Parts: sequence; structure tokens; C-alpha cells
Amino acid sequence: MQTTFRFSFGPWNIHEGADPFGPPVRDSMSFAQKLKLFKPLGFDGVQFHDDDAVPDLNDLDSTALAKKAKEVKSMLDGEGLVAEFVAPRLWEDPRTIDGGYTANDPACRTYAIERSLRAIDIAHALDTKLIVLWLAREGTYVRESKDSKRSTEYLVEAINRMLAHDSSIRIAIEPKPNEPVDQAYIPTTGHAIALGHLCSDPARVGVNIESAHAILAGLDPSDEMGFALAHKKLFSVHLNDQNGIKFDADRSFGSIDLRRAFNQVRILDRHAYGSSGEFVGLDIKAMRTQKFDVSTKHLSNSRTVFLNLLEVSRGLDQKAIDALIAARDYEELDLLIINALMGK
Ligand code: XLS
Ligand code: MG
Repeated sequence: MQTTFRFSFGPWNIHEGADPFGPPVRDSMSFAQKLKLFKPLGFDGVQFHDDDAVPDLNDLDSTALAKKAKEVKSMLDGEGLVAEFVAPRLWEDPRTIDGGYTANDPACRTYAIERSLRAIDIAHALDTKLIVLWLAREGTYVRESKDSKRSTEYLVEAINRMLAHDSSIRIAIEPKPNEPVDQAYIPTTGHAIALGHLCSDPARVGVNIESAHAILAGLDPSDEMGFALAHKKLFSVHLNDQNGIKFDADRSFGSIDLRRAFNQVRILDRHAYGSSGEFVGLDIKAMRTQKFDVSTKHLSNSRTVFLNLLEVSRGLDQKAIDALIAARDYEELDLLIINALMGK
């Protein structure tokens, strides 16, 4: 049975092009305008940070929060879209300067947990069961400032609070080795899966693998995905690309290393990723140089590349591949794949 893939992205992937060295270069688009673009671009799912759905949520009581989230749900319904996940944004508030769940100040840790529980309430209103945790500031610039064992325990305590808050939610940890912190506590898929096993209900804790984050850790994203699939932990993916080990570039999928992208598509397709409703999520920035009227091409192009690579993968002569594997002629297998990618 071949999977029909469904695609998603988040509203932050359509952006004004500001970077740490310069101001916005494109006009803003309202959330409502962005929502109208999903379907025409070929996307069915919307990824949310909690405040993408409910701006300034810290200022709202729970009734106002639920009301606002329900309005967003109606907007989604109106466009024929669904929410894929909600992720608490734990890296902008002054109380998360030293991290959220692993901050040294107990009041800050409490804030991080309470904010996460509110993100779950928003997910509930948007009718998604998936929470993504990108652990942005859970790590150190200075090793001696925190204790890595204690920090791991704080992360477990926070996740347990979330699992207890709503018995229907599932949590996908999104590992990343660095940026903004120098050294993150949960840098790889293996760390994320192991953390899940320390939690109160491990079956409800999995991963969201972002290609660029795996590359930043010096790892191959498709192998990370295979590892998570073997553990039945691949709850979501954030496909993109990355030119070497530097800042998180979030380039269009396949634009840097087509074969690396091909292998991600192939591992997902061969193991029926998506057949339990998982989305092929993108987390991609438009180049700063892109003008406003063509500032969504990174999304549609990445989807097109995914689908083209899927066609290449499904079109391969598996018997020929098996024979080359049996003969251990990996040089010829290498050429077979390269030729397929070149359309030869
Ligand atoms: C940042 C992350 C972020 C998450 C969602 O590097 O990729 O965008 O995917 O919080
Ligand atoms: Mg991401």
C-alpha cells in the first residue's frame, strides 16, 4: 500500500526576512492571508506555536484563551485545513532567558510549565493531539551554570506535567544540538527518545526530526528518521536542508544535497510514514533576497522536490538493487542511484 502524503508548514515560514544582522525586507502578511495560501500551495496542515494561534496569550485568562483558539479553529475549518500541532514558544519571554524547564530560577521553571499547559489547552481547542517541544534554551553557554543530570530530571518533570494535564495528547520532542544555546541538552533523536523513556507514559512521547537539526549534529537525517521509525517514535518531521555545520539555515528541501533529501523521502515512504495520519512538515525560511510576491516559493518548491524524489524512489528497479546488494557491488548501486537522480 503506497502512502498518500499530506503536507504542512507553520505561519512563521512565511516571513518578512529579518535576520540577526538586518531588519525586515518584505511586508507582513496577516495570519488570515497566510491561511488562504495553504491549499493553493498544496498544503493541508497548519503547524502552530501557541502564540501563532493566540497572540499575547500571557495576558488572557483561560476563558479568553479558549475563545480565541476556537475562533482560529473556525478559520481553519473555513479553509478546509487542520492543525497539525501546537508548540509552546518558550524562548522569547524574559522568564525564559536562562531556559524554560531547566532555568535555574524556580519561578521561571514554573512559568515554562504553565505556559506549556496553556499550549495544550490551545491544541485541544484546535483539535490536534500533538504538541511539539523544541527545547530552544534548554542547555548552556557555560557548563558550570547548570547540572546536566538535574536538567534532564527537570525536563522529565515538565513533560510528566504535560502528559498528566491531558491524557490524550502526544508530545514530539524536536532535538537540535545548538542555537540559540551553545550546547543543548537534547541534541539528537537518540537523546529525545531516551528522554521519552524516562517519562510517566513513554508511549505518548516521540520525536519531530528536522533535517537541518540532524545535519547540525553531524548526522544523516534519514538515518535519524530510520532510528525513530524503528522505535515507533516518528510523530512528525521538519524537512529542510542545510549547507554544512553552521547556523540553522532552513533551506528549501533538497536544495543543498539532493541525495540526502532523496534518502529521507525513501526511508519515510518505505516504512509507510504518514499512514497513521502523520504529516510531512516543512520548516523552511524564504531567502532574504526573495521579493514579497514570490516569497512562498520555498514551500511549494520543497513539496514539489519531495514528490519528484518520491517518484524517483518508487521508480527504482528494486530487483536490480537487490542483485547489486547480493553481489556487494555498491559502486554500481551508487551509480544506479546517481543516474536515477539525474533522470538517466
Ligand atoms: C527552530 C525550530 C522551530 C520548531 C518549532 O529551530 O525548528 O521552528 O520547529 O518550534
Ligand atoms: Mg523545526
